[in-house]
Amino acid sequence: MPTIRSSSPASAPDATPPAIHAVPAERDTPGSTASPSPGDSLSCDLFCSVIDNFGDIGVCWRLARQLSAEHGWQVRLLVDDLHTFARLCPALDVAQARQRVEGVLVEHWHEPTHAGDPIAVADIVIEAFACELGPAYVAAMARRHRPPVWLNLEYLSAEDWVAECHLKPSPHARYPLMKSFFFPGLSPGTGGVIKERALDEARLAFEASAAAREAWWQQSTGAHAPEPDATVISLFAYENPAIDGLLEQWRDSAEPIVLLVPEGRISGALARFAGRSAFEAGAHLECGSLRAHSLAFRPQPEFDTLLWASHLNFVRGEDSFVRAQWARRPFVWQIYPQADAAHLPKLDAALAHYARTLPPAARAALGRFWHAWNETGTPDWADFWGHRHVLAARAATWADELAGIGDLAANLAEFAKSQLK
Ligand code: TRH
Repeated sequence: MPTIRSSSPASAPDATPPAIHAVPAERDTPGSTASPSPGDSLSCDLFCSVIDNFGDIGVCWRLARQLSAEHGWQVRLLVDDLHTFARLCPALDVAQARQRVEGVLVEHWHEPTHAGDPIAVADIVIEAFACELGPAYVAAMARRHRPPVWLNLEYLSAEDWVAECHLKPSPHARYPLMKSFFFPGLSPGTGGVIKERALDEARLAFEASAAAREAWWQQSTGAHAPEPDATVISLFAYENPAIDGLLEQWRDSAEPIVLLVPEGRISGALARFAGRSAFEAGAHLECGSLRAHSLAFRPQPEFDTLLWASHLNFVRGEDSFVRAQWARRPFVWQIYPQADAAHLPKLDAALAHYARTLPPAARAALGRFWHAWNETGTPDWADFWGHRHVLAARAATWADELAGIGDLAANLAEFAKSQLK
């Protein structure tokens, strides 16, 4: 069994973890006798250090809102990078050290300005992706009237060892504190993945309404929803050498291809393909059978609609990878690259789950396409998309299988409450 460690793809910044400011008294201050009675809502401090891109805060923001909205927890989300957060949540004021957004108390997690502030510690402390809490906060945890439930929320992996390590406790070297490792996963015995209660209902409503879809296309692209025989593809990716060959195949396709590209790290490839200096939000291109629209980065709650408007979704990292699975459409995953190709076993583990019930030819074609998209070589579009109907059917049954694990917030809440003394 591998040593328990964060599967963080990048080493966390070596800056001293920032300390925590005092917070409103509703939390349990160390030494106080206050402790929530059964009827009280639980308090939760969720810490997030943004390493890069959007996934760290993307996962934490979803989880914070869900624990607050669906479980009634008093959630404080402490983030060290409000600017990245604001891309997902435009309502956030990056100048405010503390603010309430959508029921969540958001605090800028940085060096203390007033040393010695009394530090209030919540009933449940979630350290996202092993972001490492400041020593002052950990000491305050140890002094708390009731030791908090301390969870390390790990990165998502579909590998088999995850279920063996899920919820394993780890005693603190110095204090009478126990940290439990909470592993998201795609199989029973893990923490599952995030899914809001109303997600399927919202998707079904969008799919059932031609008016809603037309309004989305007008608002997002300035164009009408495409013709019925067009294949709509969303492309949310890191830079990827395989894209050039794919764009050419889509240009030469026998059927119309409409590409929806959120402005970001892959946009340069579209600009290069179009012979332009940029492919910024609002830009469009037409070349042979390919039409492409560059979309503005949208608030996180609106990201799902992009996936629902498409027949095939190219996603990346962790959170969009999960959202594509709930969208019940075929998807292609560009995994967050790690040194020494450590990400490839994670890719194969996810493929093993997702492709398990596919007919051999479709399973092989899916594997070839995902590996070409994540390694070297050119993805063969016709080889892959020739299996579109089987892939579409699998996308639906996979989402049902995944839902059977239970959603991450509910699994986490159930465990946390079982640990409260
Ligand atoms: O941005 P990412 O590459 O984040 C990565 C991964 O999470 C990776 O696992 C992690 O180790 C690394 O960060 C540090 O991909 P991800 O996880 O899909 O997160 C993107 C978030 O951005 C997701 O919550 C969806 C959101 N999003 C929007 O809110 N609006 C948009 O317009 C788009 C395109 C994305």
